[in-house]
Amino acid sequence: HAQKEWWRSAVVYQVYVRSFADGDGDGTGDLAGVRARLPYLAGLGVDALWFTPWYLSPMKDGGYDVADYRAIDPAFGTLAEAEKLIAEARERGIRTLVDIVPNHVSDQHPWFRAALAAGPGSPERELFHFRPGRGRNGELPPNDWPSQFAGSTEPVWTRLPDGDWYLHLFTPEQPDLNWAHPAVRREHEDILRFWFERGVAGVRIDSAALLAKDPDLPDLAADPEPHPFLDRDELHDIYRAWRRVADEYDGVFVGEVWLPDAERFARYLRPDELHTAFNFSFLSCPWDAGRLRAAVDTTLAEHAPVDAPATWVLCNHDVTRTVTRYGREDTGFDFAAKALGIPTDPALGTRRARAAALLSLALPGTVYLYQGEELGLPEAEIPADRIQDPMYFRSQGSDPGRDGCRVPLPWVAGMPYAGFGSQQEPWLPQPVDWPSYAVDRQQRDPHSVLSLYREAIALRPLFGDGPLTWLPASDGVLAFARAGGVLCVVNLAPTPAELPAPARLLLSSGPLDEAGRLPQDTAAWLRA
Ligand code: TEU
Repeated sequence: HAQKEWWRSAVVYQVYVRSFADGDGDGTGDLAGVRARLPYLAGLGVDALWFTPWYLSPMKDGGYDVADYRAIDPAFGTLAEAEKLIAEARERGIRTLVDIVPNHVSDQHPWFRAALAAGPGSPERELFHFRPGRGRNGELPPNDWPSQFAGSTEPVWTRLPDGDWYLHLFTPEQPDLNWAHPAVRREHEDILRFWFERGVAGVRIDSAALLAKDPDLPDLAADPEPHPFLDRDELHDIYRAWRRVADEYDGVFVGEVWLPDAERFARYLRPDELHTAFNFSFLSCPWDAGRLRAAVDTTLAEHAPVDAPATWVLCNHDVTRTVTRYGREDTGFDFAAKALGIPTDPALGTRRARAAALLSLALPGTVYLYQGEELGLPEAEIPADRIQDPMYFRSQGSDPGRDGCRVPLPWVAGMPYAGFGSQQEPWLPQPVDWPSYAVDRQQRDPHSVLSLYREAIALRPLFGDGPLTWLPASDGVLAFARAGGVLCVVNLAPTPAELPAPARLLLSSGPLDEAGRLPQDTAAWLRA
């Protein structure tokens, strides 16, 4: 690549604004909090920040229900503050990504309010998916599509007093837009311009494979081809138009494209479509050397022909935190298992999470890091009467939802609410042991998870941009080299692993044994 494209090897830090840092002391994280912590983020060494939706929102789904894509929610700050934040971050060499939610809007969005007021058959309703119901009196939903919230068996249709039903793949407060309508496309291209004009370097596209729907809205057949609402061909035309906008600003896309089929996934990664998309393969991969190696190989193979960098994700605001997941016997990504309260061993989970950090930061491509992952935070248990995530309510309480990974961060051990904010209790309760994970403590401890992340991010450029070569290793050991002459070894086997002889140790996720060998669930970086 003639000119270095920063996004091909970046470390992107996901800021869940509501829970990052509370600048005004009202219990909710905000832009003032982020601005005050920019030195921390610069010190961590991340290249970019991805902000989860910070727009005006009734917060029925943590801001993924947007009422105005061009305004900052007053709980977070103002547009002027967002502009300042983007500029201040850039001065520190940190780029900004915003999170665009194109599949649906909030039911408080002016378009949806106008559609409700205008009534059945109106042009205002054409911006959404309104339909009469089935059954003799229209009392049955127009089709049988399943909710996109894990654990939910509720219909994706809600009936209005005027008889019409409207489609919402997520909550009833998130009506789906009709992407066959030209005004919807125009509006979103304008929204992209609005944020690129304000200096953002990229955009995360929420639920990117869901926007286009079969205009007939047919029932969901077994193995439908094409699928009525997932991964439809129309999407590629939409993203090609988006790419033309992004190219005017050198902007970058990362699509949230959840697709089981690698070949179909890769079709979004084109020079005239998305630059990158999240690769979630680690989220469902057990802590097993063979399976991890296969996940890496599959990911690299699917990216090779399309000239898009791979991305690596250990955790985000929708899944169980890494430490808790890896502390379990079955380390797979499974909301139901979480609901059943499968036991987890925090010490084991932390050891593996540290090793996984060195593994993912050594791989070619972009790494996404979710706030608190660098502190080794575990999933928190939220008392039922404090849960806010709609997933919990939509599943009738059978799934605890995603609040356990969204708890406000601990900054200062000795302060009220672990220094998240000063006056009011945080919007989600922090576990009693939260101060032990606080940033100030970890900064003073050279063996903390935070120190490991900081050192690893600083050393990561040594791996260079070159490809990965697997090295021969015994059972249960992953070993690879990168063109820069740096090696990564991860031992998942119960027996300690010998490190390659002439190599010099750069960093390890835990102590070596007395014989200088790599113990189980430990990773090391070495200079060849
Ligand atoms: O998630 C999209 C998505 O596919 C969800 O089904 C997600 O995987 C869910 O948590 C598991 O059932 C995005 C956002 O990341 C999520 O926070 C939002 O709730 C969702 O879109 C709706 O906007």
